[in-house]
Amino acid sequence: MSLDRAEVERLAHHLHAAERERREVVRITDALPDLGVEDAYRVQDALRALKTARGVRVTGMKMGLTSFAKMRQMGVETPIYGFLGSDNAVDDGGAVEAGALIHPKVEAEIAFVLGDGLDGPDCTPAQALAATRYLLPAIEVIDSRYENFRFDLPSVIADNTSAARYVLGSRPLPPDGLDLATTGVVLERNGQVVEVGAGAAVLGDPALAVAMLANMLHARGQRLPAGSVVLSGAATAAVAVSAGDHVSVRIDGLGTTGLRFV
Ligand code: OOG
Ligand code: MG
Repeated sequence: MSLDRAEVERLAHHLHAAERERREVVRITDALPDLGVEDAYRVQDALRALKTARGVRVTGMKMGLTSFAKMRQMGVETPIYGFLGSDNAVDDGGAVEAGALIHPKVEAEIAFVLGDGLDGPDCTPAQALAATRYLLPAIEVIDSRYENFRFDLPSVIADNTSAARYVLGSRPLPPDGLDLATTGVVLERNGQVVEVGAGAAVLGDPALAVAMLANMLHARGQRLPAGSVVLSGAATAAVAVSAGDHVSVRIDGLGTTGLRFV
């Protein structure tokens, strides 16, 4: 099945309104069981156009479901990508208004900032790392617009992979000499460790997530320009948060970042 333009626009408006009105909706595949992955990315593209039309800048890209913990948690099996907007960005140590979100969860991630552009179709982890100017610890706040975070692959792709907020550390470090696979990742909530992991949880090597993103974009006629910020995907399961929570992420060799929910 291929959706016509009007249907793609309708679904994008539907999900855009759900996000802006903080209103959970049923997953779109309940009404459209044949919705495919390519059509779902067309809905995501239309959502992106709706946001940029109201002045949101695209500030980066994210990979999702790159870890087995996340795939298991969400019951899906393939990595996906979405975009980050200026309306999603939070300053290091800053506040997120919990009341603006539906049912937020936090994830510990490694962010890559590219010095050179990356192009598929055969981009390798080594090429992704060579193109990386620096790495940063990151927290992604996800907030599915679907009831109970219940989705399947096409639904979550259309919903921009649950993107809601993100924060990056303030101390950029070049990747030289870091073994990302064995790098430890710790997620704390209110001073208590709630999840631990290692870079290898992300596809065996977080650089593979960046390479895979370049290859997935290439398949749709797009590329990662120089300067791109890429969240490589959660290294642990996601943790629910609410107003009053303080969250921090610590990544060996990269330092920490944090945010609080008010
Ligand atoms: C989809 C987004 C997953 C990640 O890092 O794996 C994601 C979701 O679980 O809602 O951002
Ligand atoms: Mg994520």
